[in-house]
Amino acid sequence: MTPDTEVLQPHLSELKEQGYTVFPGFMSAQRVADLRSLLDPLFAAKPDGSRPKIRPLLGHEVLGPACQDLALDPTMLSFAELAMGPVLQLDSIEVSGFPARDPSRRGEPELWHRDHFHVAGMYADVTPPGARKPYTPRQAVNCLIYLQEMNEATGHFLMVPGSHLDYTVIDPDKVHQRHPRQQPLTVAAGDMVILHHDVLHTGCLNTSQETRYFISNYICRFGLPHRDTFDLPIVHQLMAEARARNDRRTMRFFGEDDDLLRRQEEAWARMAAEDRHALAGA
Ligand SMILES: O=C(O)CCC(=O)C(=O)O
Ligand SMILES: [Fe+2]
Repeated sequence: MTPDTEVLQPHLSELKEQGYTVFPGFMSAQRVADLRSLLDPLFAAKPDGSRPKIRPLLGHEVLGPACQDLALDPTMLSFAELAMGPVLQLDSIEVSGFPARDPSRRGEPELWHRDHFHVAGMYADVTPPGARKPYTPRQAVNCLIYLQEMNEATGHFLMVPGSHLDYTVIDPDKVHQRHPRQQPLTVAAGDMVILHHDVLHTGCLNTSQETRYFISNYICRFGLPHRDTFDLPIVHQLMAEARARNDRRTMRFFGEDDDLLRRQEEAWARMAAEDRHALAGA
């Protein structure tokens, strides 16, 4: 079912203003529990690195079939198309599992960052302090589904609201420290957080007894480089089905669209003609 634009519009306004939006109750409690019981033994077997992850999720023999619907979830895709246009492609779908850390480190930011394809910090050195831009073309949205509540123990999810529209940068020696503009998000198990690619954010260290999980479906603009390979049996299957029903959206999501540039060029030509027409005295 295609989600209602009316339902998605308030989320779009929030993304524009704050750089993020939350979809409460995106995943059912039962599915969260089922996924956690699939993930626990897989992550227990991983070496205790700083951020164990499984990627590409669609290539995993157990998790691929269990999660393939999430890659093409209609709410995610319809929202991402509102934010970026019908030009979506998968960068990467993965699951991360943060192991428990020493409780003395509770509240410590994991790592302040902007996500892939970010540009907000690029000209920070030549922009006047406090300069703001009204709009940053969206290159990507990070759709994060959390498989537990985010609290003191599991680690709050912290944002710098509005930082997708300014040039705030965080010095490398401050990326593990509190930020004066930080705001914790209220996130329950099964909630989805969608981030603008240019917004500053971080999780906090997990000091609970359990692994802290999230699934990330990172959706970028068609044509950008992508971390996941699309040469996977599940993707081949999805593409065969998509070709059979001429589902351009799905084919484009996995990197196939020979007609997009021509359609965009037509749209640009129309806009340029409108601009010439709008010129005073023309
Ligand atoms: O630790 C978190 O929950 C944040 C995850 C995140 O920012 C990312 O995967 O890009
Ligand atoms: Fe991130």
